[in-house]
Amino acid sequence: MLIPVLVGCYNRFVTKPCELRGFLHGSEIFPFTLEVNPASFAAAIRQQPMSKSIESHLTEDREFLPAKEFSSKARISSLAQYKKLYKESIDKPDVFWAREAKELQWDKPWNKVLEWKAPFAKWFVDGKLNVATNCVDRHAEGPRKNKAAIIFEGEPGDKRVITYGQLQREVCQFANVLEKNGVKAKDRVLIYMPMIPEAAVAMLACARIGAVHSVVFGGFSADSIVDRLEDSGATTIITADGGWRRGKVVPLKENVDAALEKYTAVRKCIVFKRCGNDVNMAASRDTWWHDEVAAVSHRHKAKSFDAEHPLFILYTSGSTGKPKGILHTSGGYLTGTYSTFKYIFDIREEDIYWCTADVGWITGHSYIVYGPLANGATQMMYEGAPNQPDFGRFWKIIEENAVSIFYTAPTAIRAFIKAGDHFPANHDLSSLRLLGSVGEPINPEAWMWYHNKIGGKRCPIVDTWWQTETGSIMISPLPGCTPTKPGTATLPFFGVDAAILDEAGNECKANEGGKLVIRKPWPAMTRSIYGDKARYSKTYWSDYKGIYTAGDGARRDKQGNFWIVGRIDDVLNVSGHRLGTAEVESSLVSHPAVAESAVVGRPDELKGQGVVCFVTLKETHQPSEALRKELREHVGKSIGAIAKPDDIYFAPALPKTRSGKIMRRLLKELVTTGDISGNVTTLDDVNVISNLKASMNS
Ligand code: 7RM
Repeated sequence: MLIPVLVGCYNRFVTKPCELRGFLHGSEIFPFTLEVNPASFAAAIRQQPMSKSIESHLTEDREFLPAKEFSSKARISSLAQYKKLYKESIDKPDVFWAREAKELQWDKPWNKVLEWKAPFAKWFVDGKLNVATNCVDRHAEGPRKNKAAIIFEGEPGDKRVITYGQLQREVCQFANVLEKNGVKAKDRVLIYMPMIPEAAVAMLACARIGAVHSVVFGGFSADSIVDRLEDSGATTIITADGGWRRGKVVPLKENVDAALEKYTAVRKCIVFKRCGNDVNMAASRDTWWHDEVAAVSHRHKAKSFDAEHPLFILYTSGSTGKPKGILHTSGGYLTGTYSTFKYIFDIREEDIYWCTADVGWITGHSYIVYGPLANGATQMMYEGAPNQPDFGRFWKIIEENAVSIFYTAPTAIRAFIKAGDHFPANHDLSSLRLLGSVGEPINPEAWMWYHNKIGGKRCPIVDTWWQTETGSIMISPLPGCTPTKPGTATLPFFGVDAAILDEAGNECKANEGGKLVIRKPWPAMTRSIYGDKARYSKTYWSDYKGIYTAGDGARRDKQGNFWIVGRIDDVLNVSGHRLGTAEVESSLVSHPAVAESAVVGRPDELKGQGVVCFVTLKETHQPSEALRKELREHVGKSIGAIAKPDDIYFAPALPKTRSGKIMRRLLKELVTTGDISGNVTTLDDVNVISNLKASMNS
């Protein structure tokens, strides 16, 4: 009879039955001695209602305001100005988005800004435009003709600068090549290229003729190509002989050949010669890029397409089942990426912008190709790995090219922290004025390192939250006005009605964790999963009526800042307490020995789930029993006993997707069953698994 009462008021501090030493009444503890039967104790714990919201125990007090010097020149220079525009964008989205869209070139104006039949949106109804001429010709035919669009550096060190004028000629030429080969509007074209300017040229040439590109990341295998060909029904492929990665040639054409043995509907494969490695060229089907462009004009008359004309399909790995083809269309997507790029990177004519993502990811689509080019920006593009020849490569590129805006991912930042501070310290990074982060929650310690060691304490950091499905950045500081705190993506962008809801659909109170949702449509939102409207509706729009569910857990602090606490599927449930993964991981990363960590739940008879941590140490530290104990105490102190790790494993590397996100699903399976049988096709490096298993036995 007594036990449930004790559990109810005491369970937060109990990790084992033998730790029951009394019960709490008010603020006093009444000690007692009682034989506790572990089985009935466990049963009582299980009966406990699970806490409805995701709890939060870490607080962050460090706050950084943009320097006056930065604010005074910024487009949005005060929080009051942000709030005013934000209010307009929410109250009168038509007014706000029409004004943004008008900065682009429309061949026919729209009749209606938005037609919304949830969950299907049409933006800029009846408007017509050409996405490629907006990104290229309109600059090439004005004062930006000789402005650099792309400053390219290959991994071996080769360099090229491509002006807007040259880019126009190349895109036009390749558009002619595609048309000559029978590619028509709405045909799907698969692009499987290294990170070279021709990848952007191929995408823009598709856009120019209204063909739908489907870019497959160059690190994916032949099987992934087959899946994407089958789902999209593409009949044309654009690839290269190879690409450079860590001093080796990635055999792109060979992978395409293997894929085309299984999928036979491809009529045409155009191959760019990048590495000069030997490749097989199938007669009539395969031709060289240089031969193709030599035979056509560099002039091409662009047609206008409907604002809702499909622009591209980009596949994201669903956690189960076949990849989802996220479909984006033209007018809304371009408006969204154009506007977010302009305000969030506060782009200026003289900036040299560099986003380190691959064009194979949404970040590469929106913030290498469409957003920056629609703004007429100059950008750096780098083909290879960050550690080729060593971890100084990025910093050398920034120094040599005077990069002023740098946009990268937490996973890269943590790899740099692991490698050591001497790499950035050896370079002059004073050209930088703004930093960005995307892809995962950035752990506060990684944020501080980025701020201090890369930004020289002077650059604002824009931590940008968004998804393949959202198309454009949704939550982010505006660098000239938003106070930033390490670990929060801060406030919603204009027109983004973001909120946090509990299971019943009510808005959570301050600091109460729940599901991150978007309550109003926005221009760059995905229009559907290609060929599967039912899956689109079910995946994103079925939790709450007419509301988009992102799949992330989050909380809002008192100032309204959004803190992403991790994917909903990864939330831990410890003795009825729901904990996001981000806080426990950030607590571990805040210890001076730790570079990176991943936290997962393992079924536990007493607590529901136990907390299991995988930790990668900095190069300067070694695993030891003492360190393990220290880390356990460290988490206990910074978060509370509830989050104290049950097990800590030192892992040389964590399992990640090819875009660098930690795959907790695999770790969860590993700690639950002792093995991994689930789908590992999205895993970047399969060797990580055997190393992890070894680390669990040591
Ligand atoms: C752009 C991109 C989307 C998922 C998203 C989050 C996570 C992305 C942040 C972030 C915390 C961020 N598209 N995510 N950015 N979490 N803070 N700034 O990554 O489709 O590949 O992934 O990535 O879980 O839902 S994506």
